[in-house]
Amino acid sequence: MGLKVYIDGKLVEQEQAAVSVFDHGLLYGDGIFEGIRAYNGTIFKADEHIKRLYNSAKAIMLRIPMEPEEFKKAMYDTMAANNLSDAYIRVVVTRGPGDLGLDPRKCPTPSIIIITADIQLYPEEFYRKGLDIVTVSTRRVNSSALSPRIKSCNYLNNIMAKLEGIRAGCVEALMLNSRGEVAECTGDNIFIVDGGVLSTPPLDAGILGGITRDVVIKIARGESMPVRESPLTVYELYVADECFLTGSAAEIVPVVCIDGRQIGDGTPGKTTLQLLAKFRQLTSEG
Ligand code: PXG
Repeated sequence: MGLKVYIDGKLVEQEQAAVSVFDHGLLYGDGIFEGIRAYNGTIFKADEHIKRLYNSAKAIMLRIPMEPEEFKKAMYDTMAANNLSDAYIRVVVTRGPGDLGLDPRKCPTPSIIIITADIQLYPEEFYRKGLDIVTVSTRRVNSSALSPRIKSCNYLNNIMAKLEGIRAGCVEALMLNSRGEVAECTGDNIFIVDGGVLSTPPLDAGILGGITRDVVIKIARGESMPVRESPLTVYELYVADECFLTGSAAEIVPVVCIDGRQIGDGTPGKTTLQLLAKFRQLTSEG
């Protein structure tokens, strides 16, 4: 039996899980999504992901026809239908089918999709050796055009940056904002450790409010480590003692080279590895 996918209130075989070609999620990228992890049968930071999903929906004036608690239950039901306890959960809510024009009023019923899959863990080598990343020329979309706080299905900005990163032989690419400050990577937030201080760009640098980012900030504060959310330049990254990325898929992944500049001694940083250990402790506790 194949994978079962939740779509519009039903669990169906993946071959039957389809949306209309008139769905505005497909026609215009008019929709929102979440990428979530479950560890040992527990959805990690479920309430935080649901909150961000509903906030994204509110920002694009899309009413999700389900209560947040029902949504959470649907995620657990989908995991159970696939016998998964460790999973990657992709939630997508689109504007739904309409006509060929942009008008969202023509789309009365959102499409709700929950896909649960075996997690494709990042190769162990990424954690052992650390990543080599590059700054790309594609700037993070300006907040006044489309807030990066909205996790929208319109990810071409990130994909354009990813393409540049891939051409440079890197698995992640660093994007600056329109002011030239460090924003974030294509699917991960970025941190540095310098002189014992943990720094990461603030939300108003025009970034996604990453849930892993929040967890890492909390862990560090709990360890009495100074944390700064303040604008960063690429120069500050180049000369930092340590650098790492955070995301639901990546968890905490060390960065050892940026634009050809070795970070620290070129191996994963001590604080980075300590934060990763604490993070893994949290995920295993559920
Ligand atoms: N920034 C961006 C632009 C993201 O898309 C993050 C930061 C990290 O946020 P969380 O809440 O996960 O800590 C993301 C989210 C994937 C995948 O399958 C990952 C994301 C988006 C889309 C796909 O690896 N990352």
